Amino acid sequence: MLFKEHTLSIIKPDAVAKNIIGSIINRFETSGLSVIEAKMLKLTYIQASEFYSEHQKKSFFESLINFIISGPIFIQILAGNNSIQRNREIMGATNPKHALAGTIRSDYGYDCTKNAIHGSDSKISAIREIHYFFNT
Ligand code: 3AN
Repeated sequence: MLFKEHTLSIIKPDAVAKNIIGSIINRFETSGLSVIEAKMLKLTYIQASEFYSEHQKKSFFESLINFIISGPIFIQILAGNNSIQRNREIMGATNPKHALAGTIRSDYGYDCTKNAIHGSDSKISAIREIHYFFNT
């Protein structure tokens, strides 16, 4: 069954530095997703650690946090039918080397950390992540 839902997308510092915000948003829009809110931020260490708190115990936590605070990020709420799953399909797998051809991570990602984009992975995550950045 199709239903309209919201998800959180973050264009990460590597993609912002490559000047491909527009190219990435174009992929959402041509896939039926709409940007309904957006802002550019440079996160503090504390903000990034809170946002990624579920990964606190993982070996890559420090490198993930240091990367995500290394430059500005572009944060959006995306809306559309099954937007959480649809966005995950457009993004591709976490590791760009395993991402399907034509996905954002396959085309623009470098490794598991510098992988161009973040997207909520479930309805619960989407609600938490949207509320973390937006007063909606
Ligand atoms: P995804 O972003 O595909 O949902 P998660 O939730 O497993 O992936 O991981 C969150 C973030 O942590 C990823 N976007 C990625 O930047 C980083 N990450 C995940 N796995 C690794 C890893 N093995 N090595 C380095 N960074 C990782």
